[in-house]
Amino acid sequence: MFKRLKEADPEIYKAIMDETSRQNENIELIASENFTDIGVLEAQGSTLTNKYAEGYPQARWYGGCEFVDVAERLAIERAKKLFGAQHVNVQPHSGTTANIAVYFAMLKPGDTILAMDLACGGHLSHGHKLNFSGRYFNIATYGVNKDTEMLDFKEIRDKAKKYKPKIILAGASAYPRSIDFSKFREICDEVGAYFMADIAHIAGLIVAGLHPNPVPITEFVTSTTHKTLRGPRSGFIMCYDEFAKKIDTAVFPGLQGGPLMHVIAAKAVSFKYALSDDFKAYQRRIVKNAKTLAHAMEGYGYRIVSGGTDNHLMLVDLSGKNITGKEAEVILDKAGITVNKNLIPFDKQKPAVASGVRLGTPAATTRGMGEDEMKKIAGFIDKVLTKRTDDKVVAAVRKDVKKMLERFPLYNID
Ligand code: DSN
Repeated sequence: MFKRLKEADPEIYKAIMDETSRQNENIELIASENFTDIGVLEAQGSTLTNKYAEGYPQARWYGGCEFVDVAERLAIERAKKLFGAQHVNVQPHSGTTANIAVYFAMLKPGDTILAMDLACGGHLSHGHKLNFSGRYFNIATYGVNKDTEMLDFKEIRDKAKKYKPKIILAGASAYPRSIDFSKFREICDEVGAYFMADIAHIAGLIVAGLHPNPVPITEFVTSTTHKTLRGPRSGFIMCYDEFAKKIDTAVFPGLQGGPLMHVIAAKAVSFKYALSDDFKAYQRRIVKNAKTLAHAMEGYGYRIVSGGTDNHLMLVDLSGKNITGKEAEVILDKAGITVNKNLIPFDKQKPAVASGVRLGTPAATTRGMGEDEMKKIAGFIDKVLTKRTDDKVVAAVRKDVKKMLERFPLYNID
């Protein structure tokens, strides 16, 4: 596959091969990552990367766009079908740019957005003070209930009445429970706010009917394409027809120039797969695996935030285990298990240290792992965390991880 690259740039070739080996030889539990299909990689590595296509299908600022138009139209039509959307823009380069495009289309600097606090599971682009969203808009936040660690709609309603936001944003990066979008809709209607949902993490589950779909009841829905959706690293926006022009204009020429046509083609490929029954079965396995992993971790005495998971991820509270999230991330990496440190609700640690780790099952499920493997993985994690000062134990788990992965081959490319 990389014959030419190997000769032309051995250093980059080596970096790619090393990363491919790392992906092959580690158990990937980062909830926002996945392994995309070779077909998606091929589309993304295609000649479409050469083409400028500013504008939209059949309304471009460049000649020679007839074939990239085909790719973009297919991506749009497939996304519409997947989510029942009226209008889709597949040009945002990422989930963050998709979010920024909605703000740019609908808000003026200083307008108020009510969104989930990053410390309780929200996302940087939902108003973090260092992010564009937090710098240019007035951000009010809601969190989770202290006892249940779940969304508290009384708090959200009270805050909506108090701050009168122009947009109420639902969606999170580290929330293990199902989100009742209809309750957000009611609150938005009560206070006259637009409703925006960021479904980046749960898009695949929505397609499979395993999570409520906000698209029919939400003015603006944004998403990435590479998490549970298993596509290339990118984003897209869905909205009601009445906002189509505003959203399209915000993306181009508002925020971006030439769309990445090779990535749009890769999105179309992944959307085609997402329309299949096979994809739905895969999503069911992701959720089943997450429940099994959470339960197994509880069996080893770990507290799972909110007492479990409804989706593809869980937050493991390590505060009772005398280890921080940061330390856990490093030592698990040594054993070949990739996770990320994560704040837990009402965390006493700083974000760069954190009291928890976030575990997700999409990538391991893509490899074909099932409930037996989830139980084994919980055992590996517990062994490494409890015996973390014993290099021999960590090395032995590393070996066991490698052995287990031999049964779940991933990429065979060179
Ligand atoms: N950083 C991603 C995640 O890990 O959830 C979201 O952008």
